[in-house]
Amino acid sequence: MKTRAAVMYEHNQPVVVEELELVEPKANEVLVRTAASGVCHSDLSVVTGAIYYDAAVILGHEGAGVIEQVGEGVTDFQVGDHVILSFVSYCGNCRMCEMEKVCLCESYDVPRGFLLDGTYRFYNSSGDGILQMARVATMSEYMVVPEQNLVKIDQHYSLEQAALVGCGVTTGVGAVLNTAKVEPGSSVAVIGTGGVGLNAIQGAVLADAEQIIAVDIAEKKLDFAKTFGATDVVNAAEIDAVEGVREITKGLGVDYAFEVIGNPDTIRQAYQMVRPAGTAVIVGMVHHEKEFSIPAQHFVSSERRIIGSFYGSCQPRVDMPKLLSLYTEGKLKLDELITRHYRLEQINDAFADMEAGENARGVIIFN
Ligand code: CXF
Ligand code: ZN
Repeated sequence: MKTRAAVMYEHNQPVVVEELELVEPKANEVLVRTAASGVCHSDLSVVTGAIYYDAAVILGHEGAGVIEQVGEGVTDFQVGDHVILSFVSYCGNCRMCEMEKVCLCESYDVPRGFLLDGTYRFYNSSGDGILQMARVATMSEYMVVPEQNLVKIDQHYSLEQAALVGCGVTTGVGAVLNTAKVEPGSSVAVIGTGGVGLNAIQGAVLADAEQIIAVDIAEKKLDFAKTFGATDVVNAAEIDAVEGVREITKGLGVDYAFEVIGNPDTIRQAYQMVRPAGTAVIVGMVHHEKEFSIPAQHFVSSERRIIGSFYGSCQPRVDMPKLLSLYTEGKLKLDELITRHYRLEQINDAFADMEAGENARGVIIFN
C-alpha cells in the first residue's frame, strides 16, 4: 500500500515528505493508521545525527492510531483497537523484561530502525528500503510495527492527547515518579522546559514536591512552566542557573535536579545545583559521541548521585493507561501541552518553531 511519510535522507538537511510503499505486516506485526504524532526534540536529533540513524529513516516516535490489519500470530490486538506507540519493543521474556525494566528490553539491540527480524517494511520509489525511527515511524500516515511496540487504550480517549503519552509525558512524569521516586515535600529543579521538561514539572506536582524550580533561557517556556506547576523560575539567559537555584533554596541546593536538555554543560549544572547527597537525573538525550565530566573527589565527598532515566523507567502497558486515567481525573494536563497543530508537510516548520521555543508540543494531525 501507499503511505506519505517524513523521511530524513541527509543529516542536517530539510526533511522530505514523500509517498512510500509499505508492505503488509509479517508475523507478530500490526498495521496502524496514524492519527497524531507529536514533534519531539529527539526527532530533530535524528536529523542532526545527535541520535544516530543511517539515512534514510522515517521520523516520529510519539504517536497514536488505530489498528487496520494484524499479522499472523497476533492475539492481543484486533482491527479497530486504539493504540499508543511505544518507542521500545517489549519482548516480555528477556532478563530486563523479567526484572520489569521493560524500557531496557534487550531487543533494543536489533540494528537501529529495522523491525525485529532485521528487515525493512517501507520502500521509496527507487526501491530503496527506508528505516523506521525507534521501529515505529509515527510521521507516516500508516506504519507496520511489532506488536511489542503497542499499548492498547480505551477508545474514548482522544488519539491526539494519547499520542503525547507515547514519549514526552511518560518520559517526563516517569523520570520523577519511577526513576527518581521523588518524595513529598522535596525540592526539585527542572533544566529545560520543553515538551519533556514540562512533564517532569507535572511529575513533581504529582509527587507533591514543595518547591519546583523551572530553569530555561526562553521566557515563553518559563511561562508554560508556571502553568504546569513550577513554583519558581530561573531565566538562565539572565542569571547563572546554579546560583539562581541555590539562592531560591537558601544556599543548600535542591533534593533533585532533572536535566532535560541533553547537554554536558547543563548536566554539570544539574550536578552543581543539588544538595549534598542529592540526586541529578539525566533525562535529555546527549549527542551520542559526547561525554560529561564532574569533579570526581567532590562527587565522593558530597555523596551526590547522578542517574540516567530512559523513557521514564516505564512499563508502557502499565504506565500509559495510568497516565491517561490521571488525565481523566484532572490530575494531568494534556490539552495544555498542545500548542500548535501541523500537517505532515509542515514538519520542517514544526522543527523551526520547536527550536525557537514557540511550542510546549507541536502535533502533526493526520486525516
Ligand atoms: C528518544 C530516545 C531514543 C529513541 C527515540 C526516543 N527519547 C525521547 O525522545
Ligand atoms: Zn521523544
